[in-house]
This record gives sequence, C-alpha cells and structure tokens, in this order.
Amino acid sequence: MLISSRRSTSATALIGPVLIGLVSIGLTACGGTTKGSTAASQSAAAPAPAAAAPASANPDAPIKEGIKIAFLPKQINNPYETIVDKAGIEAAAEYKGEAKEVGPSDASASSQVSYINTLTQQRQDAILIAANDANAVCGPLQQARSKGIKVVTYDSDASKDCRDLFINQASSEEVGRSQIAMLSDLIGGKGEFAILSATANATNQNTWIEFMKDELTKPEYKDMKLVKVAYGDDDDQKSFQETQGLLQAYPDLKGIIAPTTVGISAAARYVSGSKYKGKVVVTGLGTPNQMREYVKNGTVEKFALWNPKDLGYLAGYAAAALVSGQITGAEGEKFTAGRLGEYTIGKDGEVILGPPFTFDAGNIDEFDF
Ligand code: RAM
Repeated sequence: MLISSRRSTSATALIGPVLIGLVSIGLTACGGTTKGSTAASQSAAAPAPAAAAPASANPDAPIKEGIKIAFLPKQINNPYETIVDKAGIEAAAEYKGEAKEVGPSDASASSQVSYINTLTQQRQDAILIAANDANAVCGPLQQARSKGIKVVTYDSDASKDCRDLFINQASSEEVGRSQIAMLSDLIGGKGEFAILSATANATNQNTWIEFMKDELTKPEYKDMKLVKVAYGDDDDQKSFQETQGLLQAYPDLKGIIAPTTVGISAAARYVSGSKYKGKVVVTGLGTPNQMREYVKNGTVEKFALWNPKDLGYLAGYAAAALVSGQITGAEGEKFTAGRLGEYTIGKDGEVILGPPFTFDAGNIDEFDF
C-alpha cells in the first residue's frame, strides 16, 4: 500500500525555480496579505482526548537539523495534493530536514489510518495530514502525539483536539461565501444550482458548503436555489458521472459549484463536450493548469483557488517550528515560514495562508500550476 515516498532532494529537482518564482509572486501580488489571522476555523466535530500539555514556546530556538516529516494527503493521485506536498518537501530540504509523501489512492479516512500507524511506528518527528474525515483519523493521531510526534493538519482539518496546528489555505468562511457571490455574478443572481463536492466527510468541503448555505440566506440571493449536493469523491470518473446525473435530473439547472479541483475539472470536461456548454455555468475551486482549456473554450468564465505551493511550504515550516519548540500551537505564537515570512497562530491553532484568488481568461496564463 506504500504508493509514494520521496526524499526532499528529488522533489526539489522536480520543481523548477522559475515556476516557483512565478507562482509565488503572481498570487502574492494579487491576493493581498498572506499572513496569519484569526478567521473562522473549519468545523471539526466530536472531541477526542487531549494530548499532554505542551511545554512553553521558545521563539528563538533554531530549527533542528534532520527533522523527519511525512505528508499524508487526502489521496496521492490528485494533482492539487501533489503540488502542496512537493512544496512542503521542498521546505524541509531548505531546513535540512527529511520529508516524504505517503498516502492512499482513494480519498478515504480508513485508508489514511494505516498510514498514520506506520508513520508513528517509524517515529516521524511530525505527521502532516489532509484529513478525509475529522474524527475517523483522530484515535491514530492521538496515538502518534502520545509518542511525541507533532501533528499538523493542512487543507482539510481533523478534530482540533487531535492535532497541534491546522494550516488552512484561506478563511473557510471567505471561501464559502465568495463561491456563492461568484456564481451569483455568473448567473445573474437567479436560478437553480447544484454543488459537486468531493467526499461526503471531507472537513474542508463540508465547512465551505455550510458557509455557502448560510450566504444563500441573504436577501440578494433569494432567487437562487440550491437543489442538490452531489459527491464525486475526488474521483475524476465519478465526478464526471455525477455532473451528467445532475444535468439530467435538473433540466433548469443554471450552474454547478465544484469546490474541489478534481470535481471542477471533471464537471467542466463534461459540460464542455455537451449541449449544456454556454448554458450551464461551472465554477468553484480549480488549478489553472487543469482549467485552462475550459476557460479558453468558454465553458468556464472564472473560478478560484489559492497558491497550493505556498500552502505546502507553510505547512512544512510550521511542522519544523513545532518540532523545534519555537511554537506549541497556542494562539498568538509566531513563527517564520522561510520565504513567506512570519505567521501568527490564530484561534484553535489555525494558521491561515491568505485570501483566495480568482482566475479568469485575463490572468490564467500568468500561472503554471
Ligand atoms: C481538491 C481537494 C482539496 C481541496 C481542493 C480545492 O483537490 O478536495 O481538499 O482543497 O480540491
């Protein structure tokens, strides 16, 4: 079941310096501040037993050499997760750590559990996980923490009691509300729409969807109706079929929001080759490289995301700061994330990368990821 394991050096070689510069500069320049804040956290349900109280932080502690960290994404064959993890591995190379990515080929929590257990046996210094379920991974993560391993969630949170830090790509509230505003703009504030999500238990997607539903209660959206939330499981084929199913079941559908890079590209591909092209709007969260074709051929007008490389890089540095004792995960503590600069830990151990960014025909060619 070991699908992928990379050492930091090889990953660094895979990422060209030109690309790093372009992506980093492009998004930072357009996106405003990228520093920590205390905005709303992704919800994480049932609490688990708390780990031992951490020692106090020493912000002046140097980053230890030879730190061993492992990234456990939702699934390994998702281009988005690959970008994030490669950048985290690159961060570890900068501070002379050892990093790898391991994980399942399906986005399920049960598959992640065996990886957590193996990483614990290997005595990694930190496990970084994009949780497929807030609670299902909690017991094993607590086991890891009881052995002194630091746990950092990124992309999709686990219950806050079973991790030290959550590196959130953007404020969950801002992501959710802005998705509704974007769709409203595209369909003239009127009509039926559906959400094509990832897996049914994904913490990040579900938190965004809750904020979308709340946003919809505002008077300006009274003529928009959410008819269905479908789940493509971050599987390309299933997402493609779910898109087809939605369009057949709801003939008046005006738009689809897919807040997942796998879902939006599959939905765009389906619509692009169907009679719905130009009639049904597809938007959501996607990577520019997966969406370029559909923006150019007029299927998609705009969509959003953040810089996934910066997310992985920040998570990699956050893990090192925890392992080195610079931070403990408490609100208000600060650490420096290499080229990204200083971040402050917000409420509930959450660190926010920055605001989401909107891509359209006018800017998509400035990005290559
Ligand atoms: C998919 C995953 C991931 C999410 C992005 C936007 O790749 O579901 O968790 O953050 O989309």
